[in-house]
Amino acid sequence: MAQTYEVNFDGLVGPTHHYAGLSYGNVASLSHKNQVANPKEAALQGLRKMKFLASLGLKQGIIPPQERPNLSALRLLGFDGTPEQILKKAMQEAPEILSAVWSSSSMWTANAATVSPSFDSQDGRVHFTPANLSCKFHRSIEADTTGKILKAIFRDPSTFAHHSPLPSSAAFQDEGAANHSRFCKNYGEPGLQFFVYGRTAFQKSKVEPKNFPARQTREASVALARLHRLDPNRVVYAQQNPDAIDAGAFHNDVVAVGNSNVLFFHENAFLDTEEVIASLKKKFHEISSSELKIVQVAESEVKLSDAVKSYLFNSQLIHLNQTSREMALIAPQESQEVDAVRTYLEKLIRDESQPIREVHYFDLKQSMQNGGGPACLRLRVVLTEEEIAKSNLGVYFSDSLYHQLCAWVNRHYRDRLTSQDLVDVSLLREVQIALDELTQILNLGSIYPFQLGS
Ligand code: SUG
Repeated sequence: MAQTYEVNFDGLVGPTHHYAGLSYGNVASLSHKNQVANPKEAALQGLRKMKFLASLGLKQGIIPPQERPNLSALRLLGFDGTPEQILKKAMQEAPEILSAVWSSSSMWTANAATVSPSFDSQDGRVHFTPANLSCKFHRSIEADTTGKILKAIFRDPSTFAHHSPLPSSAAFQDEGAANHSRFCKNYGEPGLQFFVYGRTAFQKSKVEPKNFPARQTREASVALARLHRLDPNRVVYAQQNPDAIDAGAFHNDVVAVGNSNVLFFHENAFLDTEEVIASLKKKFHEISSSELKIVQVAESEVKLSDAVKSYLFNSQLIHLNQTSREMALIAPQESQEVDAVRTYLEKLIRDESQPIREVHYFDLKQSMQNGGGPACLRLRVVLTEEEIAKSNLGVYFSDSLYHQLCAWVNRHYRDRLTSQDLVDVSLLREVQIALDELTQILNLGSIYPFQLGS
């Protein structure tokens, strides 16, 4: 069997990270609107998490931030003139649009794309579809550059298949891997792909959330499975519980996380839970002749509201090291701070009927205050040794890259940013200088509009 890894590609937080309250339905984003952000600390917090995972012997990669502000989006909306004039007009006439085009939201790479490993695709290639993120304007402007970055990392067309984002329409809203998991006995064997959606588009869903938007459609999930050439017998679809969306679980990864042969989730995460679990277990057994382990957390142990507040299920569920079957949770510090959640986790790791043995808490407050926990910050890509060798090695983590990136962040990032700063054209220039240097550090060539003259 080819040596195979699940590589975590973390989004490096961009130099324009700020709190704009752009994501209706994401409780943290709305409640931290206009708070002062610290982009430097945000990026360093993310890098520390990557360093820890790499220190366990897990493979870690990096996805660079996008160029912001996205001036072409402003031009499309009728703002014209020099960059200074465009920023000034947008600030006067539409400050919320100005904030959106400066957003550093591409850092949440769980939303960058849906990825299917070569073991699952009928043509034996690794498939990537950048998410159109069409539910939110500030996120919808990520898809194009995301595609370019993924192509710059995974270059060889006989090994990697890159699809265009799904049509940008309400019918095909797609939020990427945040609503997608893959279960397998070993990474290097065929797996079961699990797609979770919030609503159906063409036939109205039986139930839908009442307060907050469902960001992913079933039609989008089905199209992804088709594009990625998945065997329909190795796919399960499930609808998110509308109550979970209304409680603030705008992506399924706020209430569920899977790894290998384990699903860890809140009992109110899905609609028709019993059927969903039965179908996952049955198909998993057919594929792997082994058992899918279910770690279901009851409302009586952790309330849905506490799950959303603590982001417990937005932990990364990882193997303790490259060879172990036992697992650890990389949890946000907020999970330690909510009493019921901390107590639950203390009990969980003593329960030997399930494989989660350790919990490591991380301070990711800068990202968390915008609704992005440990799992939001990473895109998982299952790759064989050979596929890794065919990808761009410049983006893989090492101690020396860690030090280089920390120095780069310290050199270029501000430690204070508010919406008032977004009219400042010198910030635009700072970002371009920083990103130009970053593409050299990561050996990515030209990927940004300012480098491509577009
Ligand atoms: O899309 N927040 C992101 C958080 C994404 C979290 N990702 C996952 N769950 N996988 C979002 O809502 C807030 C930006 C602001 O308000 O400034 C934001 O976009």
